[in-house]
Amino acid sequence: MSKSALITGINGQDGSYLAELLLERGYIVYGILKRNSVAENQTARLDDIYWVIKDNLFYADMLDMASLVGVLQKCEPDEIYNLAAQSHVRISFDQPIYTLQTVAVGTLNLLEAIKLTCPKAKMYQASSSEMFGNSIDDDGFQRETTPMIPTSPYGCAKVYGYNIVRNYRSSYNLFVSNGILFNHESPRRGTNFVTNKVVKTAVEIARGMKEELKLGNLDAARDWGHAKDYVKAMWMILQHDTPDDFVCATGVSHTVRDLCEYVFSRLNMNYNDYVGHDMKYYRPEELNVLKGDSSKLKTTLGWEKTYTFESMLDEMIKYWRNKYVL
Ligand code: NAP
Ligand code: F7E
Repeated sequence: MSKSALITGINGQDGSYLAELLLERGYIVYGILKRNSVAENQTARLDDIYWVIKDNLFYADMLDMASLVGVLQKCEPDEIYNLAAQSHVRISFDQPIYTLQTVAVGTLNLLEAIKLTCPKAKMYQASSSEMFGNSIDDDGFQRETTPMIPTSPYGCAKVYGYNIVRNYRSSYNLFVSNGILFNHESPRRGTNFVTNKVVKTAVEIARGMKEELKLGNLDAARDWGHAKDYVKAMWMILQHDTPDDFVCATGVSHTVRDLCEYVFSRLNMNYNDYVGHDMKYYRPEELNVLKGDSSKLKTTLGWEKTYTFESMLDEMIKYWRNKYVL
């Protein structure tokens, strides 16, 4: 019999890739959508699979536990992937309470709904490297044992989600696991995250559609992987025989300046001629460096990345060049 999975945040970057991966593996895939006033564009990232899953999409909201209970009762899923969140770190400073509600209270709502309706289901929690903040082990990496000292309302809320998952695992014997994922990108990344903002704007400048790119902290360093590799890790984490917590990262870190240098040079431009500063893109407290150690995920579950920083950016550049063919 086919396995079934429910994805919260199915129309987000990761939700859409995960839905495709699970369908390829023979799953029946269900998803929740939060109600927006304009429905048309909401499922754009699901275009390739929309005809397969359209009847399995339900309106629900992480803030409305009754809606989560209702969906779980309808689907009775074997696996649940909790990807829904207000996921933008800079915006979490502008909307701290809403961020806390979706990320922290939303996760608790889902755990309670699972405990009440389907305690045998397995749940994956989308935890984040943002939970570490500026805490770094002596060898320069962050891993499962690194202390968590978050530097944003988003990071603080994700620490709550991470801990409440561990607490429900111990208290109620639920199969609930955390994936602590470092930054991961793709052509489906929101264009207000730095990778897709840089790639999209650089292609627009190359096409003569824009003249400059305004950014915040160019010295911040991130460990950037590809979302397709990371949704595979999510699935692997739930196939493990016991619930556990795993870091997923490439182990290679680049600065935002490196990112600009690479993208502009691929388009035969020098980033120094086009990139300017705007303080509005800085965060009140900066997280300077992220670099993850995925040894546990690799040795326990056999996960490996298939994209490099460069091949991921090349795919994103190609996507935007094709979109802007003049
Ligand atoms: P994303 O593209 O921003 O997607 C977030 C999803 O959550 C969207 O489908 C969004 O729906 C939905 N959502 C937001 N608020 C909701 C609510 N109150 N109720 C129900 N759904 C709601 O994020 P992503 O990049 O795919 O990331 C997936 C998850 O992994 C998130 O939890 C994120 O925090 C976490 N994470 C991401 C990264 C990364 O680098 N991408 C790294 C670590 C952890 P609408 O689009 O309709 O608003
Ligand atoms: O910023 C710097 C910014 O917004 C990356 C989310 O998926 O990953 C993501 O959070 C870096 C930061 O991602 C701009 O200061 C410079 O240092 O792309 P970002 P993020 O904040 O790292 C974590 C792991 C998550 O869990 C989150 O959900 O780039 N930066 N100039 C800029 N960032 C943005 N957005 N825009 C700029 O103009």
